[in-house]
Amino acid sequence: MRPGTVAAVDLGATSGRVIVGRFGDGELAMETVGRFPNTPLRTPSGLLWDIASLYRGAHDGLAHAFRSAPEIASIGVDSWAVDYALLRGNRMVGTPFHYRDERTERGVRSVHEHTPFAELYRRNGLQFLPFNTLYQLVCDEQDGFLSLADRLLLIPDLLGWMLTGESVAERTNASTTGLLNVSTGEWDEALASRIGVPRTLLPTLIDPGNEVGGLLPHVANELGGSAPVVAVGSHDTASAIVAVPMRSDRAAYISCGTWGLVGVETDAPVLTDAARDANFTNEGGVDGRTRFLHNVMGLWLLSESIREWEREPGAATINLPELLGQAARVGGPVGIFDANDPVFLAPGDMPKRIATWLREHDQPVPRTRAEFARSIVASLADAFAGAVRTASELSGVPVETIHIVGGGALNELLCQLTADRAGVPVEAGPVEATATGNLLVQARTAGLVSGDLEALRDIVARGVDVRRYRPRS
Ligand code: LFR
Repeated sequence: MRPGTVAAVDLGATSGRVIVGRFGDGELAMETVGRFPNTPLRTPSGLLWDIASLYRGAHDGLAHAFRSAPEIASIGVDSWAVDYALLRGNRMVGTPFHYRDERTERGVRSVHEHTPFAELYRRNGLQFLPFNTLYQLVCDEQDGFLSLADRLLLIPDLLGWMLTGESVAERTNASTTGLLNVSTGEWDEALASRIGVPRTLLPTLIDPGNEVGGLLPHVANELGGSAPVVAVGSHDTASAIVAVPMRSDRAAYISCGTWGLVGVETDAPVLTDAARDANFTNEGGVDGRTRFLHNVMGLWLLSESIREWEREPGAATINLPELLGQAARVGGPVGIFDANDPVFLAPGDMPKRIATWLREHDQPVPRTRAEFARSIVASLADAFAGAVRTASELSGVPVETIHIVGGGALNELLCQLTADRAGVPVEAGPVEATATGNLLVQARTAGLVSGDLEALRDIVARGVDVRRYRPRS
């Protein structure tokens, strides 16, 4: 390891952060220099991302980063997947939609009319999610917006463009659009043209580790420093999987934040009928690996419930660790609901939707917030364990350890119940997996570290105190 510094911009569904990573003495030290909220906007147009405020947060965080570490060698940006901006020349056409906006239903219907899901799966290897980019694009096409645009940029690529003026499509994130061929890793031009997306809208693909470009002069001036933007696993889940401290290939991961991404890493896509029927996805990983996984609803169920309770008249702010402590002490059986059910996808009164689901399925309905929290965590653990089992069966990867990374690694009840339900030990950590993976890929490009993903994971494993949970009978 050579000493040096890189900076990560990591945009999550509820907040963004800028993190400086210092490499040296065989270790990575991370300093969070900027943290900003990500609050979607509900407007007459629909549910939108406040992209200007996200750029402001990233920008100010990077200015802080250069003050703290003028030697920064590069900048990498990651975010959630699938969402995008349309551009014409140097102008954005409208504001990017949030994937939880409900407009995509008609996009799904339109696409499946001419291209059945089985054919899509053969071509793009993706699980069905109603918000996959291709369904969103069909809505834009039908509403007359595609013809106004000359290219589309996924969210991290959009931030990269704001910083450098360069337009590219980073490949791990492009793999979530539905328009990337799962076997070739190139744009599926025939499919794009069939759904009305001109080939010219799709930017040149680049791989993690390649340079996007230098900062625009005015940006460098505003930030008080300069460093190239380097492509990382710009899909946050791709970066998170880089930082899973797997020491053996007999392991599964759960990248648990807003979503719980549950699966295994494989060398090649798994495109069997069984994988399709189980709704497992083959997303592109860093270094050409495949992220064979399934999206489980994740901590969204809990955060959206808390948002609802805090909206009640006179409600106080809810302390999450306290609530989880109470949930851990709930005795007796709690209702278990299907955490994969799409009824939980949209924002809105989550406790009510959970109660309705449980009632309709003859399950006990929670009466207190602690019981709700317990029911959510137990249902998540159930879905996680089920998805690990399925991932293992479908891929042939035997699972002896489950790694939980991301914010969910802090949730002791969730980690323990997942171990219990799976009958497999859980290792929890690191919490900041996404930013860690982002920093590691940049560090390799800058020559601070070297080697394959296993070498990078070794650095993580040496630096993180994982918590171990043994399955209880
Ligand atoms: C996690 C994530 C998932 C993706 C979902 C929507 O943050 O990126 O991988 O399916 O958000 O983009």
